[in-house]
Amino acid sequence: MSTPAFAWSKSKAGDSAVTREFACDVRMGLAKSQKELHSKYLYDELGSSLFEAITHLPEYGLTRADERLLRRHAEDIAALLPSRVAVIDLGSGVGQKTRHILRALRGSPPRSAATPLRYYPIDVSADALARCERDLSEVAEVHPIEQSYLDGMACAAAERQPGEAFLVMFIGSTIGNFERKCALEFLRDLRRSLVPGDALLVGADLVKEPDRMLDAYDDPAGVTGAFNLNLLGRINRELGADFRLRQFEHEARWNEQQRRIEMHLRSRVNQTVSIPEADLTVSFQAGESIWTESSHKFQIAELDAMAELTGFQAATRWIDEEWPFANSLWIVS
Ligand code: AVJ
Repeated sequence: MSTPAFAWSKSKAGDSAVTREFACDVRMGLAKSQKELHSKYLYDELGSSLFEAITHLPEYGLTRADERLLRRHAEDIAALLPSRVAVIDLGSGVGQKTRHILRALRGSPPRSAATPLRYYPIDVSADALARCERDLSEVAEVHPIEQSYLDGMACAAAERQPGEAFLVMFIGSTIGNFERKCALEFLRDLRRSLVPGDALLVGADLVKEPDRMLDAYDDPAGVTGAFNLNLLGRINRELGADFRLRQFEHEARWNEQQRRIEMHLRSRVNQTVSIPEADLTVSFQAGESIWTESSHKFQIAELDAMAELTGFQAATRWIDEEWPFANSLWIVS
């Protein structure tokens, strides 16, 4: 019998626990003096499609830089890894970028049907995982895990076979969404599921000219604005709220001190919104914002220091010249 597609999936469709957690986070986030909503909620089905559209924008070079690096250096990366390796992909999405790595790993040495390459994509989007499984099953044995990163990592770690190393992919600058302190904490937590000889491939967007970064997060076609505003639409759909999206505007800010781009949704007017499923009525002053995402930008030396501080050894890195972005291979020390 074949493995069920979503062996560790949370129950979905009308799941009130999932909705309750969302409602609870919305309630807490909007009670803060700087109102905020967690960026993970940007990715419902529509939000994921809008993000996919962002990756095609000329102003948003990040995803193309990441993919160029993985495509060009897949063989080099594979050559640095033990031959018996399983791949775990944190926030895989549809796994398009990881395909290059899987291909390279499958090729060296050629695997037989008896020792297929196992691939564990971890994502909170069931749709993305379904597409990932469909698209990548020709290059690897795909085991989708519909979980958060660390829960998913624990599931994958339980499947480790004797003598097998893990390559954990944490690409796309997802690490940039964490507060710097939380990123270190996250990496330490991740390290606990790993053993010496395992590898972590970390993608990080590098600090560049502020105008270039601002254009990437506030594109003239308004796709990023739509992506951001959709979060309010999602609260309307899932929590019965009455946000009028036209009364808010997308804003991207470069925070020089924290070296991050922040996305906000700014209220154009004084207004009150009710969110029945969260038992909440919330007021906004004209100009007041909800902070919805941070994308931290890094320096190379900082990335090396992060490896050191969290139990890894920075082995090799590849940098895209066109859009400064780094993929670093860290080995568990
Ligand atoms: C997918 C988290 C890397 O922070 O650049 C793109 C998300 N937000 N445009 C990023 C995003 C606005 C993206 N990450």
